[in-house]
Amino acid sequence: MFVDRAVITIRSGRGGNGAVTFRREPYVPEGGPDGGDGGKGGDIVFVADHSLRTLMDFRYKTKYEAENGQNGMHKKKFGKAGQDLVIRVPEGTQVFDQETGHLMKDLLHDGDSFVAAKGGKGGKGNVHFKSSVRQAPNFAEAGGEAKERTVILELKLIADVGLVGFPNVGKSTLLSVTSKAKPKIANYHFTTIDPNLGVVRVGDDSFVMADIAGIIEGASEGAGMGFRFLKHIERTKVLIHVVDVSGSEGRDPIEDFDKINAELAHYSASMLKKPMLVAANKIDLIPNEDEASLQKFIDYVEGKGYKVFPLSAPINIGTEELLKAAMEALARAEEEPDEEVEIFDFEKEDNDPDYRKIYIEETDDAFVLSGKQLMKIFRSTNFYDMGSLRYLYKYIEKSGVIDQLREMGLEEGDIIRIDDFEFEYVDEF
Ligand SMILES: Nc1nc2c(ncn2[C@@H]2O[C@H](COP(=O)(O)OP(=O)(O)OP(=O)(O)O)[C@@H](O)[C@H]2O)c(=O)[nH]1
Ligand SMILES: [Mg+2]
Repeated sequence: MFVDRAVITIRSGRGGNGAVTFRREPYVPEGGPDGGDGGKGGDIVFVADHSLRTLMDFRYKTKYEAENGQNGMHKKKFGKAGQDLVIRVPEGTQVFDQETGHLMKDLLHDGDSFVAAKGGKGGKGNVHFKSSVRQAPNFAEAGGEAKERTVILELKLIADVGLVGFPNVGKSTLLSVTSKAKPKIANYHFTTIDPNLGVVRVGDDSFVMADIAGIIEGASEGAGMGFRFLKHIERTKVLIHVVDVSGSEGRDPIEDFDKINAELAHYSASMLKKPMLVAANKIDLIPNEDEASLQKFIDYVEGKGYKVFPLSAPINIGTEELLKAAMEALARAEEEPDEEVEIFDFEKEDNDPDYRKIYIEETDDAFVLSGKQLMKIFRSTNFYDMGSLRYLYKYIEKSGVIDQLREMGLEEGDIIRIDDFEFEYVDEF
């Protein structure tokens, strides 16, 4: 799990003091008390904001204070209330109290808000303390204390931009020079095993970039480590396809580009629908006499409608333009609604109460699933197409039957059978 984290101190406003004043009017020798109330101190309020993606800003500013309330004044005038301080955080931010470790609030959706530190109450002025025996109260209430606390903000990161490409082309290098992430970089294949995430700042904006293991031919069918990793970039909105254009490993960049795209397409049709920028990396290694080859690559790729950014990642050449373009592509992609998984039209069968039911039978060697809707989806599944197969898996997962199976003792490696199709259960698909 990748988490963006920030620790900040917040302080609400102190309440204003009540005033101790007396009426002074000509011809009224003994004016009564007229001290007004102090104003309430400002609250610290957190609000979830859809337009924010990371907690980057909180690394630069770590202290937040709301305004104090004003003191009360004579002639029963109230002090002004202090302004609340509204702190905007990305959707999905959790706020913890550092001292106790308690979760104060989960700010899941745009507009969710809560008061993390309440402003002090305004003190009452002496006008309130007059009584039959106390005609001239020479005291008033003090304003309520400010509340100060240290809070931890945590955000589970979802990558916005995914890096794809063959092993050793410089994906991790690109992440390392554009964010604070410190992925392992080395001159061999599959240096990266677990995905790395980094927060990339572009001007006032930022996005999260994911670096995954290199993809090789057949990845979408399980070769190398591809399959497990493609899942991580499936949810990203923009892809950066990194190609080693120097051909330093003896491969042809154009072929590399096509092969990776073929793997992505094979994994799922939605992959190639994402906006893709092409990073032509390692230009510093192109021999002088070979410069035409870079142009050939650019012409080829741009001919297919992709923009190419020549790059030398370790020395940060070309990265700025690439990141700006990624930020722009991301902003455009966010305007479009998320693509939903295809929904089947089940309305006709809705009259049949058993239609959606999935039945489980436990045999000696497998758990056997059956059911009308399940069979309909099963029969329309193309087992040679990852997208189609995944739809079936998602359907099964969503039906809740996996939980039921687990309760029945399903473990990793057990066989689940539907009709004549068997699959081995793995915890994380
Ligand atoms: N000369 C040169 N070397 C580079 C460039 N970019 C990356 N490298 C080197 O290429 C090697 C591989 O870089 P990585 O960033 O680890 O590549 P990767 O794509 O993350 O590799 P995997 O994690 O194995 O898939 C390292 O030795 C880098 O120093 C570049 O633009 N020019
Ligand atoms: Mg790597």
